[in-house]
Amino acid sequence: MSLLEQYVTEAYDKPIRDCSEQELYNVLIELIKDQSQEIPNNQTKKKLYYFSAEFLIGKLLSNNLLNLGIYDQVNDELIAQGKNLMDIEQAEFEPSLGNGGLGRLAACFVDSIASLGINGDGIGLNYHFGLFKQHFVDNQQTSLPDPWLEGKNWLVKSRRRYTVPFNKFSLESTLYEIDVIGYKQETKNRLRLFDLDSVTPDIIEDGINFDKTNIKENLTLFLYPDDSDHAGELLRIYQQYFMVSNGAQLIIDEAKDKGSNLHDLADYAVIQINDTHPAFVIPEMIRLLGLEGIEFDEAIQIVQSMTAFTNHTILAEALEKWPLADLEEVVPQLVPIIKNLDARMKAKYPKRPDVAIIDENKRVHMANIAIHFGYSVNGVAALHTEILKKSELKAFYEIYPEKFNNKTNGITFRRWIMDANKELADYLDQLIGIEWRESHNLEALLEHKDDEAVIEKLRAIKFNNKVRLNKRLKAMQGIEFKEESIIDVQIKRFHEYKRQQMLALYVIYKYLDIKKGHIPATPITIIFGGKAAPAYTIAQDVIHLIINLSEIIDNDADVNEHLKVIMVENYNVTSAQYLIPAADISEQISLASKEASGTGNMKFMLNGALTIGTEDGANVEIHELVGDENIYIFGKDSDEIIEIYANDAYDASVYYNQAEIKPLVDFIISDEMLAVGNEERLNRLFNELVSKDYFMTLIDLVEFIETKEKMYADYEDHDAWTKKALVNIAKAGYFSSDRTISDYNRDIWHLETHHVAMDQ
Ligand code: GL2
Repeated sequence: MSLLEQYVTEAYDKPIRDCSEQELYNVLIELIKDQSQEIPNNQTKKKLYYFSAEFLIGKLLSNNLLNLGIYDQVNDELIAQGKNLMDIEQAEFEPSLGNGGLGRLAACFVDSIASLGINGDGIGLNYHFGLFKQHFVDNQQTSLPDPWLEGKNWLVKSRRRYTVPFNKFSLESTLYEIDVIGYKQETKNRLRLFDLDSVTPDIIEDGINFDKTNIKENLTLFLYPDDSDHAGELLRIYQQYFMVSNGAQLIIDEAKDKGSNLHDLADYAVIQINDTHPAFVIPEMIRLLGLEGIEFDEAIQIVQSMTAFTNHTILAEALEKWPLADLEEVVPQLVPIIKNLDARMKAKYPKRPDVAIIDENKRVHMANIAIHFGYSVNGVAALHTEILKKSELKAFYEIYPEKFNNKTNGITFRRWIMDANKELADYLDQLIGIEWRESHNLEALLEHKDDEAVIEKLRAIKFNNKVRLNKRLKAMQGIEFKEESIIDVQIKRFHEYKRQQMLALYVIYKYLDIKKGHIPATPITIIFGGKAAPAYTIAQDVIHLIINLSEIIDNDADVNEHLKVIMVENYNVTSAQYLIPAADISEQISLASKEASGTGNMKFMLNGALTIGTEDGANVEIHELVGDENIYIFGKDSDEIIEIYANDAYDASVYYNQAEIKPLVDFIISDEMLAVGNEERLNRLFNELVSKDYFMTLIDLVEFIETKEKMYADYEDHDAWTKKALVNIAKAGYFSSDRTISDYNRDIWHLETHHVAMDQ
């Protein structure tokens, strides 16, 4: 009897073929958990603690089977019994423990850290309802709780509990752990998510609203609760402190268990702070070391020598600044420490208010704590790090040039090709051998660039992935597209800087153009997916516009044979795994200088989509790798945009009044649109675009339309197009997160590895 049969018999006393998908899921999760229990935790002396508010891990069933090295064996056995893993995985709820790229990056990183045999755990919170579940009503986004904890999940309750002191009460935490099994590794790591037993869904009123003051019952309900009012702001601080205090206590305990006297803590632990949310770990660790009898000056030194910081954005909104008064209210024990750190920096840099920790409005700058009192600061793509050094963090770069370094983001190939695009992965095995599965080097594919059979096969795989996507969209939303169409995709959080509204204006252009009788040679399917923050009104207006467009086009017999627009509901990691392998075109059209890196861009490239993009974030590096002829670059570059901002030189109305642009923007408030849409939302969006347009949608619009037209025309030469796709796949190796993590380890963490570092 196979292992799977044994588990199935024990649980349900019937053969595999008679089990439901749900039953097989229940069995497989137990089987995998038991297998991973057998794998010892990585026990090397020094350990990385990756602190992050988000870990957007996606479903784990396939990924864990893959990393355990038993995927094929289990899948073959299931197929022989008339079952398959893809259907079974439908039973798994996807944890929505993240918002976007930052959270997904953290998930790719924990996978790569484990797969390189590096000792490193993720530290975060166990949000019961994640970010939120997006649901469309009346062509608008609504937000619902996302109950991912229902049913069997991967969490294992630990015996560790800590007490976290707040001003008016203390809270005792519960720790849940998810094993992170590295790819064919002998040891494993863990994702460690702190929680509170007293948190309850009972306090949720409607949608995702709840009593924000009831901390004991709400602390880990949602990721990023609305912080537009005072109670919400305080709740964010409660969450952040709860995460870091637990994490810091855990670090101290684990180091002591290994024999640390805490004076040597930096020999046992290194902390990576993922964006500013966990930056309170610095004063908290200093405080805890004080309680352990370590002098203040020494505690600062210890913490400084073991803490590194990653910046993920230049948008001011994400560089957190908490009012000191809020900290007094929530965590008064941190206030004297933060004031002391601030006083030291003011004494050292008396003429530099721009590097102060506490500003003249008594706000605490979280990034500034992390930069002064950490030993490394990194950006997430070459251009982003340069912008940090030249402008956003210039003052700090002048003081601490040695702390700054770049770590271009990456993606785990285990999930983003081996799992998401099995047919392509298997074909690559045949073509170039299986070494790429460990090295992630796909350059050997270039030798096949002129091989017609290869080009044809790549196109066939793309088509099969379109069919797979179509089935899913039909099942999820009752939507179908033409499988022979060109698939053009923009999937990411909704934000004005990402300029989904620019692609929506292109849709309007195309719609009007088809109405004029210009029929595209190949039908076009444009797919959007992503959530807008519930407090971000304009981003929701853009979603509304897109859904309206899709309705107008679907109902227009002149156009619907040639153009389709789809807005994917509740876009998440699982839907990305269907969308990306099916895409021909990857939309990476942010306003230059604003997208720190992007990681979707890398996933599309790896799966053979061609990028249309601005010279922004990691697009710059993709461009360098594939060359001008294999990418479609348009628009103003970051230097030009930064200059325009500096001179306040953008005037939306000037662009709006151009003959090519005006009809497109006017369509937003046309009778046709108002007949299906909400007047208030559409008017607001229209006014925003013509009078403010802070993220300069219109500045690149004409060039964007021209570039898209060129791209669609180029698509008609299928062989030439697929050759370009091949080059993209072949050059994607650089964007493996194993390379990124090797770089972090080489330059920042200096931990033992059980894997030969990749040479790139
Ligand atoms: C982000 C950046 O916007 C994105 O460009 C980057 O790829 C990721 C990961 O480094 O980080 N910053 C941020 O706050 N979010 C991101 O996705 N949410």
